[in-house]
Amino acid sequence: MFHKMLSVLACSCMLQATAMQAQDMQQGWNKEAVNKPHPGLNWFSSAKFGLFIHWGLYSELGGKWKDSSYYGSGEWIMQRAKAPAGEYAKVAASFNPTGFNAAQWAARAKAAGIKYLVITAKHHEGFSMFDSRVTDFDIVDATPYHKDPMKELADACRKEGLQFGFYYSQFLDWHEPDGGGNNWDFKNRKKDYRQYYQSKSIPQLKELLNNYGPLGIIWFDMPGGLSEQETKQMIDSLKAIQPSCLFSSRVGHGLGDYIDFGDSELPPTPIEGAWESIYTHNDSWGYIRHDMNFKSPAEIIRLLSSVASKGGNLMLNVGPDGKGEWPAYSIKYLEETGKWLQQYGESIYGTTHGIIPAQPWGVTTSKPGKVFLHVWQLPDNGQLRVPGLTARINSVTLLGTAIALPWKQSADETVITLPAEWPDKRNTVIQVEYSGQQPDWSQLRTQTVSKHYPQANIPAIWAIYNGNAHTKQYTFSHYFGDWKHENCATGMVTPNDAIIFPLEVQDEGDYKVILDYACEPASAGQQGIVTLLGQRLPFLTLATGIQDSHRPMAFIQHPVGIIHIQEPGKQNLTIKPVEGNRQALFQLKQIILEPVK
Ligand code: FHN
Repeated sequence: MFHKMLSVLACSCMLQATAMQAQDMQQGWNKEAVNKPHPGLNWFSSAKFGLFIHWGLYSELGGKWKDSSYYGSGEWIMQRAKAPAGEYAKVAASFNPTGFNAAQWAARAKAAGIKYLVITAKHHEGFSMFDSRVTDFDIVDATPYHKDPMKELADACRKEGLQFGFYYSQFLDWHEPDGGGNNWDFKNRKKDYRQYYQSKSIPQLKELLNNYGPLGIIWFDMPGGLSEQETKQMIDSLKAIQPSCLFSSRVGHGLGDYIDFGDSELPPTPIEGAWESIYTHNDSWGYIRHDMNFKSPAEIIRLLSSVASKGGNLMLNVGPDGKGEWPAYSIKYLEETGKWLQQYGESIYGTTHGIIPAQPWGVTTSKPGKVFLHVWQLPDNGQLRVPGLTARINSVTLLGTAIALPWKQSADETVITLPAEWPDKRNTVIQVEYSGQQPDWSQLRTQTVSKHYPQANIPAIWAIYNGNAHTKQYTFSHYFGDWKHENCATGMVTPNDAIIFPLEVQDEGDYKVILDYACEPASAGQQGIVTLLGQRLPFLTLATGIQDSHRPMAFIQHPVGIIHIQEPGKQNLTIKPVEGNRQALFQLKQIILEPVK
């Protein structure tokens, strides 16, 4: 598949983050999984939409420890404040989630169109949100609540027909002297991680698998401390209890049942097999009182569609507070998402990746004989061009209605006339039913440029790479836990290291060419050139900032000139360094072509 072709070019992550998190990421829990046949993959592969819930003592703290407030990853507050384990444990005495209502949580998830729910049984803080015999540092023994919310939630989810699973941080445990991660309290100690696994992690995982009915997933996170052989042994002992329960790839050593991408990571191209993208609704996983940056319903709907268009599941996180209440915007916007799914769910559930690459108007998902066009950017002439849709078309309708749309087909595209009234500007789905042969998106290499949209954003991953030019994934964060993953073109030093974007320019006219890149001061001032149809746009690279473990990458959208397209059709846009440069030009994220109005 095309993704495999691209991934040959892709290099390993360059990590820019706080030292601790960078180290954690390097452990390589991302993207490792074997994707062997597994009974749980049947439900997982068609589910498409999961709900992640981070809930623990950190939810009671809400981003505040003593007089200090923290932003991002509220569940890391103990580590960030370097709170002594004994003192942090006292939070349990005031953790009394009387507002928790399992039936209401499950019903909300169901109404949001969620198909599976995964909740933190134990996060890195070490506190068990279930009744555990292994420790007294759990919700039943250590809090005034004295009840096991996980029992009720597991039952409520099953009543609603949702798959239920537990997140379990198997290695990091800041409460335990031998658990991973806490070096501020238990310093100068030679930690015995195996002892930790034997005395807490593995017995607790067994409790979860034995006491909460059939589980859909154990969502392991941030592995460490065990060899591959030991991890295998742990997995075997757990699988024996519930063979149909899926294990996330973050169990480590490539031994998971499906792939989990990094936090807030969406792969640039479709991926075969079972996988999941993980995003949080606002900027933190665990509740932070002062974090109000919630994704709107439109953002959730488009994110869900984008993940599905690449073949994966979206698991979206909500962080309830210490009383067990969800943030009001999470309730409201998930409800909105659910309403959208009632109308358009057919284009999400049970689909595979789209057969047409992303277009200026949106993305596609597919089922045998059907392609769903997720349209969220309308062409200003009402004509929706679908390049590469050349199979014999049987019908074109607005999904969920009997409204047929006029269409015409040529040798290499289908053009659909959109109705004057557009039902949902966030994303209206058109269903196209076809028969016969339809080329897969991997053969549709060109990227569309048209004057009927505000701009065409073309990711660098779509270029053809020459010489030493290659793509590389850069991971960095602007604040704690805010992971960004950018696939950029780099390595362009000599004119041989050119990259070429195959374009399908649909309309004549003038287009502004904008390069979106990061460039360290040492690389600034080097010369490059954009060429298209004999037109040349020379440019000098601009400095965007130093990139190191303390500074996130900074990108600039640098307009380098205007090109004129006389004749619509297939065109190649080339970017190359000129002779004499000593460094790579830049890390190019995307090119933007903007019709001049
Ligand atoms: O460190 C955790 C983080 O707190 C959160 O639980 C996320 C969710 O995917 N997992 C880890 C980092 O990737």
